[in-house]
Amino acid sequence: MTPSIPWWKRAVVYQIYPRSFYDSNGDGIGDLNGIIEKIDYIHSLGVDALWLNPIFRSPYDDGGYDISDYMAIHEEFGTMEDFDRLLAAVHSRGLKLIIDVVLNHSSDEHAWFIESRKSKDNPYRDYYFWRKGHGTQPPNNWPSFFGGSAWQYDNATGEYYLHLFSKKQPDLNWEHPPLRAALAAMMEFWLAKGVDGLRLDVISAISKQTNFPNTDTTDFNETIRKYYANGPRLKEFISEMRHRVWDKYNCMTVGEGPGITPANAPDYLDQNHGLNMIFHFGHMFMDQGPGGRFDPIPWTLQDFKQVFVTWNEALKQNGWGSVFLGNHDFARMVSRWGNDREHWRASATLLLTLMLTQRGTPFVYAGDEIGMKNLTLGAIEESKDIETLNGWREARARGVAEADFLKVANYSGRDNARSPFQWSAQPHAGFTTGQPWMGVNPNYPKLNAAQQEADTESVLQYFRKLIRFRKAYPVLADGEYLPFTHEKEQIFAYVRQAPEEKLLVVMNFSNQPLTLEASWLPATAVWLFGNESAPQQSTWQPWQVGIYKL
Ligand code: TEU
Ligand code: CA
Repeated sequence: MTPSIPWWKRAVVYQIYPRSFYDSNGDGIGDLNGIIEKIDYIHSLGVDALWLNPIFRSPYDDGGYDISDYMAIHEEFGTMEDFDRLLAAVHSRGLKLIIDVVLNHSSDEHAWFIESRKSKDNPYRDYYFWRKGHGTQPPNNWPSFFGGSAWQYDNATGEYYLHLFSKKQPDLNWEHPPLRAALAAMMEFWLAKGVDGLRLDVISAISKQTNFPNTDTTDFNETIRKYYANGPRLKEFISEMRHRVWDKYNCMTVGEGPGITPANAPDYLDQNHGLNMIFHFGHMFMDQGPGGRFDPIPWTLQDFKQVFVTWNEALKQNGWGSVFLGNHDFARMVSRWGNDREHWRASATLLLTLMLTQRGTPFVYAGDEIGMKNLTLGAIEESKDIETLNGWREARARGVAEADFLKVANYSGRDNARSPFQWSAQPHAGFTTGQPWMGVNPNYPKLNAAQQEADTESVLQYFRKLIRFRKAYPVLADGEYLPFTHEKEQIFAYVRQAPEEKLLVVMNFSNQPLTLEASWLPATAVWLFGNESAPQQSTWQPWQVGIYKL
C-alpha cells in the first residue's frame, strides 16, 4: 500500500455488537473472550479492522452507551486482561481495533454525575448541564431521542439536567475545561494501550447552544439538525481533541454525526483539524417521518440513489465518508433495503457489493456477511431496547394499539439488529450454551455461518470473494465516484475511476428482471465480477449486480 494512503482509507471495517456476538462462558451474554475465540473467523473474512460497540462499565440502560466507568471493562464482557488479550489477538493477525467512545453523555451512575447532583457548588457540578425550570416546566421544549422531555428534574438541588437520550444519560458539558481534560485523559489511556481508532458517538452534539432556545419544529430530525448538532464550538472542540490527543497516537477517528449535512460535513473533516471520517445519516433517516424512527414513511430508490450522489459530491474534494447500510441502531440491511424473502441471497450480496464499491470506508455490521434478517418481536415485552420500550409507552398513551406499534417496531426498531449472531444450527444458533440474553432469530437452523461455510454459493463465500476483488482494484477505495449517465429507474449504476483504471458498477435494485438495449453498456465494457454470472442477452435478474472494466 502506498504510504501516502492511510490504512483507514483502504480498510473494510467489521462492526461487532459484543453482547450478541459470541458467549464464551455460558452466561448467555456475548463477551470479549468470545470475540477472541472467533478471531480466526473474523480474519478469514478478509476485513482489516474491528469496531466494537461500547465495552465499558455500564448499567446497560441504552445498550452500553451509558457509561459509568470509561476506564473499566463492563463486567459481563470480561476484564481488562481479557481486553489486552483481545487487542493482542487482533494485532497479531494484522488487524486494527476501533473502540466506541461516548463523549456526549455519561451514565447517571458515573462518579462524576453522582458528585455533580449532590450540590450546586460541587466541584463536578459543571461537568453536566443544570438549569432552573420555568415553574413546573423544564427549561425548554427539547424532546429526548428516547421520548419525553430532554430535561429531568432532580430533587436534590431543585434543578433540571439535560439528557438528549435517556434520563440515565446526562449530557456532558464540554464548555467546562476540566471535563474536556478528563475526556482527553480517558482517550489517551486507551490509545496508549495501542487502540488504533475511535468511533465517536454522537460527536455532532457535543457543543450545545447554551442559551437552550426552544425548538421551533415538531420534525424530530430537523430539531437534531438545528438544535442538537452543529453547535457553535463543535469544530473548536474537535480540533482541540485532535491536537491534544488523537494526533499524538496517529489515531483514526470516525465521528457519528446525526444532524451533519452535506453542506457542513467538510467543516468537520478538515485534514489538519478535523475527523478522519463521519457516519452520515442521509439514507438512514430517509424513511423516518416527522415523528422519527417510529413514524415511518415510504422511501424510493431514487431518493436512495440521490443520497449517495449528494454525499459523494459533498466529500469528493476534501472529505472522506464511511459507507454503511446497517448497524446496531437500524433494521438488518437485507430486510430494510433488499428483499429478504424471494430474493434474499441476491439482494444480500448486492447490498454488500454496494458497500464495498462505493467511495469511502465500508463498515460491515456483523451478521450482514451471512445475510442475517430482521428479528420479529412477538410482543413488546421481548424488546430489549429502551428506544422501543419508551416508544411503546408514548404510543400507548396516544391510544395506539400494541399490534400497530409492534408492526412499526418490527420494521424500524433496533432489536432487529441486536439478536445473537447465528453461528450454526446448534441450540441458540451456537451463540451460547446458556440462555441467550435476547431472542435468537428462529430462522437460525437454516441461516447460519456454518451452513454457509459449506455452501460455495453462500452470502458468506460471496463476501470473501468480494473483499478479495476490492483489494485487487484499489480504484474501488480511492477512485473518483461518477454517476452513470444512462441510468434507468430500477438500475443503480456508477463509475469508479482513477487515471489507470475505470470500473462500472451496475445493480438491478429491484424485484423485476430487466432487459437493457445491447448499446446500453459501453462497447469497452468487460465483465469482471458479480453476484450471478454475466447477464445473457442483456437481461438482468432481480437484484443482480455486475462490475465491468471500461
Ligand atoms: O446513536 C445516535 C444516533 O445517531 C441516533 O439517531 C441513533 O440512530 C439512535 O438509535 C437513536 O435513534 C448513538 C448510538 O449509535 C446509539 O446506539 C445510542 O443509543 C445513542 O448514540 C446514544 O448514545
Ligand atoms: Ca458471556
